[in-house]
Amino acid sequence: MSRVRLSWGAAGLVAGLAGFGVSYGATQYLGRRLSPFDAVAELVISLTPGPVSHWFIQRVGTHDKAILGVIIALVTIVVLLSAGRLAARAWWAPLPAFGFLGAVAAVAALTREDSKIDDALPVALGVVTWVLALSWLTEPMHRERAAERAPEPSDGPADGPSRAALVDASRRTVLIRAGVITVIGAGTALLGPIVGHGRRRVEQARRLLNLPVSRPVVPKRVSVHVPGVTRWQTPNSDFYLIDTAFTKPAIDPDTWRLRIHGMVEREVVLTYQDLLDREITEDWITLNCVSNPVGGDLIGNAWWSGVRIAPLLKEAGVKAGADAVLQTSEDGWTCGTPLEALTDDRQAMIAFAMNGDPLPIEHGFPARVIVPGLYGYVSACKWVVDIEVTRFDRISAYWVDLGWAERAPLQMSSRIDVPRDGADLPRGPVRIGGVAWAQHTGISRVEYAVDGGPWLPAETGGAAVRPDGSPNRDTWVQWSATEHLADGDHVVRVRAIDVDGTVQTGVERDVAPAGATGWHARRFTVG
Ligand SMILES: Nc1nc2c(c(=O)[nH]1)N[C@H]1C(S)=C(S)[C@@H](COP(=O)(O)O)O[C@H]1N2
Ligand SMILES: [Mo]
Repeated sequence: MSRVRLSWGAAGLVAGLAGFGVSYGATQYLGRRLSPFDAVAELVISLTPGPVSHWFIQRVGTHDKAILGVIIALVTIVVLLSAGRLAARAWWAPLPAFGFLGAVAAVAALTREDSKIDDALPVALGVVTWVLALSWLTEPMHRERAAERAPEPSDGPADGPSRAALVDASRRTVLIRAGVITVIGAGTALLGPIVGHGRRRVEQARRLLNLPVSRPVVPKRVSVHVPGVTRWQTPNSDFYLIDTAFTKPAIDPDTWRLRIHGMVEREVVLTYQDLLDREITEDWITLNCVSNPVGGDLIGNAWWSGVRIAPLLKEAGVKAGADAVLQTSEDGWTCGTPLEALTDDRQAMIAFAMNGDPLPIEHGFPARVIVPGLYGYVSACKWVVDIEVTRFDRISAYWVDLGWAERAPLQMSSRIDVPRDGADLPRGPVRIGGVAWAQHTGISRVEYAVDGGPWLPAETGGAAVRPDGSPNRDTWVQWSATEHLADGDHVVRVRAIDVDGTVQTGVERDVAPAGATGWHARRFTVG
């Protein structure tokens, strides 16, 4: 006999989660990027005013999406619980709650730039599952409650099942139904991705690729060999991640196309194979984010392999008057890039490999743009599908619409990695070091100052050398110094000087709208 009892709220949760399972499974089966839950998260992201999201990211860093996910999950759970409680009144009483969640999810799914009408299908399936599951699950609960309220027959239990037996039977039924509903929900959620066309498929396709690229070999003299200084090459797993995609686009390389059009003589459409068949270019390039605060770590250096953009644009035949390229990602994100940065002699490329491996899905698989010397938000479109040659006065791009600069020249910057802030160091020589960058201009020197004293020259690692013997100025450099300091508190500052002789400015400026400036400082104690 079952004494366990499912509460109305719990019934709402079981039915609701089954609804989510079914819509997630359907999303995956259809190969859509966003489940209704993800679509709502991205809607929230896109509706959040720039300053608010900027404030939020400053406080919580790259945990922003996890925190947003938890908040949406909590709100959802509250709605599901209350739907269950409402179901105690009548099967139709929770319909407004269903309608509310369904409508929010449908709006989120259908108002996206990349949305198609069948993006609403998973939402519809989820809501239908939810309504059916909740009324089926609570039907015996209504019976149980009716039995409990009915008076015990006066002539005893002889001519029918006792009230207690009725109640037990209905509780058993409820638990069995809850089990069936859970199995259906979880089963759909698990099966959808396996039999469908979603991320798992793409991951498999990615793993099977054998690209004609070379493995990175870290050049000999780039490292200063100081423990605690960031590795010169950033492994893919450590490379910072910045994008607006709550769920990353999973693009099958066989169906991927890149269209180059706009102010050109001939439109060019490339398949993934077309890319691989072209002449491949490879280089070390440091990418950083305009949102990187002074001393921040939204920067990484990788060995990129891809196809140069300049010859592609030449084949397309850029028309006079164009000064910009609007890049669009599969997920609808856009950025505007100065045309000349794509046509001059730098290694601007459509990259398909990162550190010798096919681009990770998070970093833009199957292809993304990498432009030496530009911030990511104006150049490094991940999951790129469309390149339109155009003019700045005709376009509006994602971050520029949110108040960031249309053209932001990259700020030279430098960072102290050791000592750590607040470190307690033993007596003896203090090793100081970090990285400095001015991509595509190049760093010539790094200087540091202790306790407000004079600027002193630091040692720097060498630049990587290209096959033609020229120095690669598109990456960061490492720097280091050794100091003998008295016992007590100390502060060290760093600044860089580029190959043109420009000294990194000490004027402190926030990351918005065009990149942070100022000298990085670290405080520590000796003795
Ligand atoms: N599709 C897409 N591409 C994008 C972004 C994005 O939000 N969506 N963010 C850009 C920004 S702001 C930066 S700094 C870089 C970060 O690239 P990473 O995540 O590979 O480090 O990607 C750029 N490309
Ligand atoms: Mo960025």
